Amino acid sequence: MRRKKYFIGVMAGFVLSVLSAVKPPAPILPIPDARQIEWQKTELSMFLHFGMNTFTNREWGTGSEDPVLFNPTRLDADQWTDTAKRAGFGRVILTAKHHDGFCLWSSRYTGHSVQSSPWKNGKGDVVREFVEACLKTGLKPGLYLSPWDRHEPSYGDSPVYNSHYAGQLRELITENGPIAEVWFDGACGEGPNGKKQEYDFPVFRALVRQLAPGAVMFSDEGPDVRWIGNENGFAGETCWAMMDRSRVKIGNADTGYLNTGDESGPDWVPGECDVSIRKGWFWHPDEAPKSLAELLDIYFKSVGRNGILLLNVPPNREGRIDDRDAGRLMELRFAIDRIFSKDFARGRLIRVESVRGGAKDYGPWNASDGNPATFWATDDTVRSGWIEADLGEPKTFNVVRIEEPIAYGQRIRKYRIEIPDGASWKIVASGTTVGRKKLDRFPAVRADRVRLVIESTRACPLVSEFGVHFCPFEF
Ligand code: FUL
Ligand code: CA
Repeated sequence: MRRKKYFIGVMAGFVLSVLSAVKPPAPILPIPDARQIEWQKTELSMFLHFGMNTFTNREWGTGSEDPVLFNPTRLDADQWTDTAKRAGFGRVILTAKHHDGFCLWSSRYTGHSVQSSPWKNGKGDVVREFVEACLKTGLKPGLYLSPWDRHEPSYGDSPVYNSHYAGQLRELITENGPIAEVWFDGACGEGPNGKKQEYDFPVFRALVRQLAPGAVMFSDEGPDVRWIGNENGFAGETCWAMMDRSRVKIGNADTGYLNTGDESGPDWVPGECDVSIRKGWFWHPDEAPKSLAELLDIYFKSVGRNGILLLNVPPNREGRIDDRDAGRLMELRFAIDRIFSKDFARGRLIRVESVRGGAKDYGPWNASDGNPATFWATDDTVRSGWIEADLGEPKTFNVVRIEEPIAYGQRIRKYRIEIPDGASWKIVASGTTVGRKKLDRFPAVRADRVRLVIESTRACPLVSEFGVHFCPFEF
C-alpha cells in the first residue's frame, strides 16, 4: 500500500514536471553542424609555418630551391606541441607544402621533398612526426597544403595538376591522422601573364569529407570555416558567423564581407583569424615576437569578436620554436588566465527583465554559472531585454564578457553595457554582434551592479554567460 502510494506520488511528480517543462527555444537558421560546434569550442589554434623558406630566409619561395638546403639540426615536434599545450592551444596546423612546392613528407607524387634532403638522410617525415606529437599531447592536428605550387611542372595544366593535388591530399589524410582541419590557402602570385590553374575544389572537398569526416575545411569561402579577411588577426567589430557562400570565391574575396560576415547569410561559416607572432609567417633571424600588449589586443579582436585565433609561431632553422616566442606565449597564457579567472559576476545574483515561460530551466543564473551549455532565455516573441549582475559590493572592472549559445544560431545584433548612475544608468560600452564570445574593454569603473541591455535581436535573446572582469594589463 505504502509502495503504491509512493509510486503514484512519483508518477504524479513526473507528469507534473513534464507538463511544466518549458519548450526549448527554436534555433534560428543557419546553425553550426557538429564539426563546427566542436571547432568553435577551442579558441586558440597554432599555425606552424616551416619549410624551405625557413632556410632561405624568404616568405614565398620560387620553387627552384635545392632540397639540400632543408636541414633542421634539432627538429623536435614534441617541443612544438608541448609549447602549444602549455600555452592553452587546442589545435596546431602545419604547412605540409607551401607555395614553393617543397613537401615536408615523402610524397610519391614528387621528389621535391624531405626525401631529397640531407635531414635524416632523406628518411624523415616532418608531417608524421608532427601529427604523432599532436595526438600524443591531445592536440588536434591540421594541415596546410598550398594549392598554388611554383615547383610542380603540371601546375597550370588544370586536370593534371588537380589530380596531383588530390593525390597529395589523399596521401596526407590517409597516412596520418585523424586530421582535424585542412587549410586551403587562396594565394596565387602568378600575375596576369603567369600560369592559370583552375582548381577542382568540389573534388578536393569531397575527398576530405570522405576520408576525414571530422575535419573542418578552411578557405575564403569555407565551407566550414572562413578567412576573416585580413592577416592581422582582427575580426570585424560586427562579426556574424553567417555568410552567403555563393558571394565568395577563393582567392578573390571581398575582404570586408569576410570580416563582418552577413546577418542574412544562409550559411554558417565562422571566422578564423590568422596572424603571425612575428612580422613574417616564416622564421627569419632578424625578426622578434610581438609584444604581450599586441597579442592581447589580437586576442580581444579575434576571440573577443566571435572568432577563433590562429596564431602563427614559426619553428626556426634548428626545427624548434624560438625560446623568445615560447616565452611570449606563456606570458599571453598567464595574462588571459589572470584576466578571466576572476569573474565578479560568477554565481552572483542576476536579475532579468523577463524569463522564458517564467520557469526555472532558463533562469538568469544560467548566465553566471560558468557553464557554456546553460543559458538564460526569454519567450519566443521577445526581441530585447536586460540581464543584471549584482556584484554584492562595489568592484573595479574594465572588461565584460558575453556569450551566446551558438548551437541555437547567432541572435544578438545590438546591445549596451550599463552601470548605475544615481537613479538612472550610465553606458560604459556598446556593441552589435556577440556570438560564441564577445569581449568589451572600457576605462575602469567601480560599481556594484552591471547590466547588459539587449536592444535588438534576430530571435529571442539567449545568453549563456555574462562575465565581469578586471584586466590589469595596458594595451
Ligand atoms: C597566405 C600565404 O601567401 C602566406 O605565405 C601565408 O601562408 C598565409 C597564412 O597565407 O595566403
Ligand atoms: Ca551558462
